[in-house]
Amino acid sequence: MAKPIIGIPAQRELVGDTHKNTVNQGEVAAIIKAGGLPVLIPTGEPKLAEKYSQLIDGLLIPGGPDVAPRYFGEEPLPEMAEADDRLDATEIALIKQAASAGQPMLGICRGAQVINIALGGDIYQDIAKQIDHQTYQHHQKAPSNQGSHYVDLADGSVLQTIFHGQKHVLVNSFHHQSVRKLAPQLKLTAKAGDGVVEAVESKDNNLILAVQWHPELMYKENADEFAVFEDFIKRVKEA
Ligand SMILES: [Mn+2]
Repeated sequence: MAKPIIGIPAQRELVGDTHKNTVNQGEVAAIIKAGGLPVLIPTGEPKLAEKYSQLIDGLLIPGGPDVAPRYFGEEPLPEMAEADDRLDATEIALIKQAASAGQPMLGICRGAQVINIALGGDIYQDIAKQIDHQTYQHHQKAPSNQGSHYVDLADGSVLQTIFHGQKHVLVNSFHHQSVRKLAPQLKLTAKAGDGVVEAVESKDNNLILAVQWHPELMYKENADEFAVFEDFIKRVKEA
């Protein structure tokens, strides 16, 4: 395979009086540096998921707004922030398509949550409200390229291999939602000391890795975080 083509779903943003499809430069630059060819997939066209799936070799689901709880059978709590139905529908269709086509996926932050929901799991709409003990500050006030809380990596996980066998890694954190019930085909491979799920992977293959933190904001200073993208491109080439 030459440069593997990595689809990244865009988000619809109103800029002035114009709706735009946008992706963050962090993911684009990291994928290019890791040897991939990122392409933007416009939002709001879930019926085209199969066509887009045929164009790409791997799928990166990036960070973004909250996920509408109706996608996992709940009504919204007051703590819910902004959600975009078109984005949810588009990403869920793309994830289902990638899963059935055996395409590797990388999830980042919201991406980890949407992948879990698309494959049959659910999330906490608001961890501070719904977890019955004090949780950490998961929306850090520290600069975004700095880690703020630790995660424990599961022995034998792909993630632990990426992080050279470390068990305890400092990561950044910008979320108020997190994975709750795991999708049947996923396993938990990192969690924070307060029990919040921080990474999931495929149980039976190496197609899916999804982290709750933002390696695309840390990789310039942290080679281990860049290795998350290198591992993704390697998985895509081997799939
Ligand atoms: Mn966190």
